[in-house]
Amino acid sequence: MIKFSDKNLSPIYEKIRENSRLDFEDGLKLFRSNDLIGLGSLASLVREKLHNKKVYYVFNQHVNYSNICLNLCKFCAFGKPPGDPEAYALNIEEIVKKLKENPSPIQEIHIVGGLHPTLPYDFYLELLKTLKREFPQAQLKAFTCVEIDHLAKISSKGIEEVLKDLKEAGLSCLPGGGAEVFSERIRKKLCPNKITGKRWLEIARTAHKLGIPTNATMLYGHIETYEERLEHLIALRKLQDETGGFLCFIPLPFLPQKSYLKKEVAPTTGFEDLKMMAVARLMLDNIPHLKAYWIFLGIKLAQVALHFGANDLHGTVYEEKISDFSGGETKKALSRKEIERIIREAGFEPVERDALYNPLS
Ligand code: V47
Repeated sequence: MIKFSDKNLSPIYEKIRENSRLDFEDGLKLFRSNDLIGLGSLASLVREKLHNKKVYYVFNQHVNYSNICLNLCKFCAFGKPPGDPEAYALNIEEIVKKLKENPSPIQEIHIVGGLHPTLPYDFYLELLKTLKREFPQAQLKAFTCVEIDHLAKISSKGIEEVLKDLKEAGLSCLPGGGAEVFSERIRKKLCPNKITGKRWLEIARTAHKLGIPTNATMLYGHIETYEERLEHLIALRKLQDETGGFLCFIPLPFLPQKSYLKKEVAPTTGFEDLKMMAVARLMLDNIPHLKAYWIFLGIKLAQVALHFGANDLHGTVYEEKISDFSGGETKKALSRKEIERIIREAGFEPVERDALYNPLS
């Protein structure tokens, strides 16, 4: 029995016990509740049913191949216009060299970049082929749905053909970025040049149908409403009912410090981050994994988030540029020993996984 200080949570508890799906109105009650412990208890019930005491992580490294970007979204401090003093683009040799600096064999290479105006289509295929050759044990989690759309444009191919080419070159799955908030209102204000939410979902659907699993994110804590967050979550849940192709959902707290929005938007609070995590676990009843992305949340809050529905701590990570450019202050690498300690001290059991959530022995 859970004792709630917010009585609105009791009927939701009954629904969860009966395995009934929560609707939009339930979601609003959850977001409007300040009974954080109640929310965490509900999310933990669901989390336990799905994963028991297991918390996953992967030995991984990020590659942000270029920050030059055509979209220049208002929330993003990573993307730079061509010619900007901070703009960079790594060539394949430099990327391989960086990855080889990591002393241990990498299980997952997480590859994300800006929409570069002149890099040719072949660069992306060659990059995957080379990494697969140089790091045969690694799985390549590469290119968000937004980059896939860009590759379709520069190659004059359809998204299905692009995804097939990438798969043949060594792609395992897609990271979840670029989803932001699907609302047209938000996209018009914050990222008018970015693909629509509808297009993002169409690309994810196509990937799933080709047997390429993907992740999904939501960028929260800027100008969006609770209603818009819920519409986003419910759109993901609907697509998951259709395809089953989402592996993991990652709520990304907006880091305003270096963005155009720094004067208008304050960073999220720990309270809101934990509430967001719990609501995501409760609404997304069909997406198996929920990630506490410690690079954005900070290590301490990510650990606490394990008691608010999260069952995945992402990975060890070795260099990550989006947070660097955005003013994130969390250090950029954890050892296996450190990540396992964080998990164990929170009362869970660490499971090292591959990019597709298969446990490694
Ligand atoms: O789509 C950009 C976000 C995303 C900021 O799939 C910002 O496992 C906060 O895709 N503050 C890219 N967020 C990151 C991404 C990702 C991250 C972790 C795990 C996975 C996964 C994928 O970063 C973008 C955008 O929503 N972003 N700027 C900012 N200032």
